[in-house]
Amino acid sequence: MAQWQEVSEKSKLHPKPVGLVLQYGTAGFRTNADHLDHVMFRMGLLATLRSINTKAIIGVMVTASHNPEEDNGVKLIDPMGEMLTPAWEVYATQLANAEQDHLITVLKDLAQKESIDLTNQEAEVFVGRDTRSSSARLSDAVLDGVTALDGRSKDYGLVTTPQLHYMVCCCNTRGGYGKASVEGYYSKLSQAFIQLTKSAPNRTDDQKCLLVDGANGIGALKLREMEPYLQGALKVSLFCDGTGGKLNHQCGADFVKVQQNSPKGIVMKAGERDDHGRFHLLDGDKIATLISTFLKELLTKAGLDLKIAVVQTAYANGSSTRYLEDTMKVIVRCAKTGVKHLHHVAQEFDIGVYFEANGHGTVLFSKAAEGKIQQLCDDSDGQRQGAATLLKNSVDLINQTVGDAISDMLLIEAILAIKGMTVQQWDAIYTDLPNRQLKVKVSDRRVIDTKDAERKTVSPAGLQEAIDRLVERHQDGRSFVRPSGTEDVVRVYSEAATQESADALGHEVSLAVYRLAGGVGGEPKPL
Ligand code: 16G
Repeated sequence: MAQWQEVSEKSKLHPKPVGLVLQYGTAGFRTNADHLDHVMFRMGLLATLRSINTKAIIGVMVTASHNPEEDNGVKLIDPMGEMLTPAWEVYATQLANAEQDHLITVLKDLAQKESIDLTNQEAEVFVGRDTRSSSARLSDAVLDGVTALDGRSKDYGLVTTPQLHYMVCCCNTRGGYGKASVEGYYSKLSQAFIQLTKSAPNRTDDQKCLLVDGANGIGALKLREMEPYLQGALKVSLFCDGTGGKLNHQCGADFVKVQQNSPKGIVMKAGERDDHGRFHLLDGDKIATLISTFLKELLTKAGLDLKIAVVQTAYANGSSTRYLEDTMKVIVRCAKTGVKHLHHVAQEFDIGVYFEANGHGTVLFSKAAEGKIQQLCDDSDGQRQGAATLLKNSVDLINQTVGDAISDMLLIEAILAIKGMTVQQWDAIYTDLPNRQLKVKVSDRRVIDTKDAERKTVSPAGLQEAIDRLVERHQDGRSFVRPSGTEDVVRVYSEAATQESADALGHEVSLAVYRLAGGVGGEPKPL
């Protein structure tokens, strides 16, 4: 077919370095930007095939999120704004790794397996990119791939990843989810935020101010663009806004989490939010607790019988799980690490609040739940209607397609304002159990196999029994191990009643991994 000829010709302009092998991992392909041109072209091809296959618009986002500036990456977005389905992740890996003269064979195989007929088929792909210096040329390579298969494309240019997810969902729902433009996104979220905070009339000017770390990236740019839409309901002081510093360098979510310190450049004054000027990290578990408590209270006030659940991973602090189950009486589920796993579990409930401890997450509402909330807003009056309206505005403020830092930030601000709660009071809802995360190098981390949402190991033989014995010796002890999906290490997590105990347990379990799972280098040393 003429198209294959065209693809073959164009692919020569995006040659694959011989022997390079990459994998579509938890968050797409990610590596040094110099090695990605062929991957981008091929993901343009793949997105076009996926668009024909689903008869819907598919998104391609060029970004390496929190990685250093030198890296880049690419993720595909499925029709409803969710992440690419796992079966197609396998195709993505095959396509990225096909040597130059094999490319057409791999493409034809894929088309045959998925019964994709290229004749007279419409395809449309949305493309977006972050502010990395390599992103413009790499997104051009994606567009080249789409054109090679006669697909149509729309280049959204500089957008955040969640914004592109939103655009894809808006278009495929024919506007049902909102207007597919950045203005549409800003208006939808801002209006919802303004409506929500109207029910907190006592909000002081001080409470309207927020210092935000833009990590010198796309988020900074977009938040600045969004500010006028908020009409003074939130006053943002933007730090690391990209005018001086380097992307993710001494700032950004990873830096803050690993260093347990504020980003460089933000000067924290005592009383601004923390009485003592100390740094506190309110993590994904605290966020999930705040949001689920708020929504549950509103459901009760609205008299709505909807099933709400919180989805966590094994990394969730034991105190948060206990608080949610015992005090809040909400259903808690555990999923494997990686937001797409949590997303799928959350879809099983009327309202699924899902967050990883590292802060990735969002809230999902079933169509039925949204319908019932809307109906109450229209029909009832008084207190029930008030609660339903707050629920409706929350639905509009939340980006349900994917975890979205801007949307999450606004929701948290709105909840704190409505509940009249300080950050300190939020932090004090429960106290984290002391914990430790360690890494162990082994010759092949795939020898570790897990079950029960990564909370137990099934191989190598004897490892789980060893962990069980060690955990028993520590009060409130808990520990699990899993192979990392992004680094060549085995991760060890431990928690216990005291920091000494958590550290000791972490070390003991690391030794068990080292001995039973083929550790390399020196034995792990006590902390
Ligand atoms: C990726 C995932 C994140 C997960 C992390 C685990 C996405 C968008 N990101 O960053 O959810 O927590 O990997 O890394 O899915 P690990 O497997 O190395 O522990």
